[in-house]
Amino acid sequence: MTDFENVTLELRGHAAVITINRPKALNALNSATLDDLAEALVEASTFEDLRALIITGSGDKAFVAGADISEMAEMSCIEAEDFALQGQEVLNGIEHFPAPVIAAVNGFALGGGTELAMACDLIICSSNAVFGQPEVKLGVIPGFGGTQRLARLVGAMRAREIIFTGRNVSAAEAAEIGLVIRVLPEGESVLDAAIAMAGKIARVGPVAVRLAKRAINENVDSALPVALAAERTLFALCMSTDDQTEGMDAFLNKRKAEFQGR
Ligand code: DAK
Repeated sequence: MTDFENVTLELRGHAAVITINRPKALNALNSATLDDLAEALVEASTFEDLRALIITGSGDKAFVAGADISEMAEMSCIEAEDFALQGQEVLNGIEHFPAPVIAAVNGFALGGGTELAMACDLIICSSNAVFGQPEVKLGVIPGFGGTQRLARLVGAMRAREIIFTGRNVSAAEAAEIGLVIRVLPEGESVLDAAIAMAGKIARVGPVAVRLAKRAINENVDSALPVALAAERTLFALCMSTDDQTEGMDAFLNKRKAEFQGR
């Protein structure tokens, strides 16, 4: 386990778990926490044979209650742009982290909290999770990618309605509109569920999973012919791996594959 000031990083089996740990502010993201998160991501990426990364918040009340309002309130225009850039870079680092990233959302995920979750590959949440982009209530707009990622995930018109009103989105609605893939029944641990999901990912071909993530995340905004060309190249790259030889041989010989991740 590595303890940063406001973030912890630990290994649970094949999965790394990053926990935002700033309970006095409901895990709100200030610049120091974003710095910690950036460092934790770099350290996690060095773990050998890592199959998934999980991001969660400490306690059961909040995942992340947003960017830190008391810090933002004092910012000049230029400082605000730097802060937005810092947040966007950390979230881009999550989007392009080599292994799949699962957001285990345990409570409030407002503003920067929804934005952090949306940068992850998969979002699962507790039944008391609350999403939303309430920035307009503070006289600003989302600054960590919310106007873009929410529109891409749930559609532009629905994103407009959520962002223009700043209203809360319940866990049930989040599932209905495709913002999360699973809501845990009350009382079930979202972290345990994320670890179980990471376990399922750990059983399949590790190189294939990483290349599938790249195929999706690096090309989702490209024109279809460009994206399909990228998919072909990454598919061809799979054919040079030991994992492909092992996976296909195991199938043909009716045995369980033992992937080495190379
Ligand atoms: N920032 C700072 N402190 C926060 C916080 C936040 N986002 N959220 C909660 N806290 C603090 C509260 O101030 C309180 O501190 P104390 O008073 O105890 O010192 C403590 O956490 C507990 O919160 P509450 O007492 O309010 O707890 P409740 O259960 O009554 O309410 C709540 C929970 C989550 C509904 C409420 O705390 C709340 O509404 N929080 C703010 C949620 C919010 O508006 N989030 C969006 C923040 S804006 C940009 C870059 C980034 C962004 C925008 C632009 N650029 C640079 C262009 C992103 C903006 C945002 O994320």
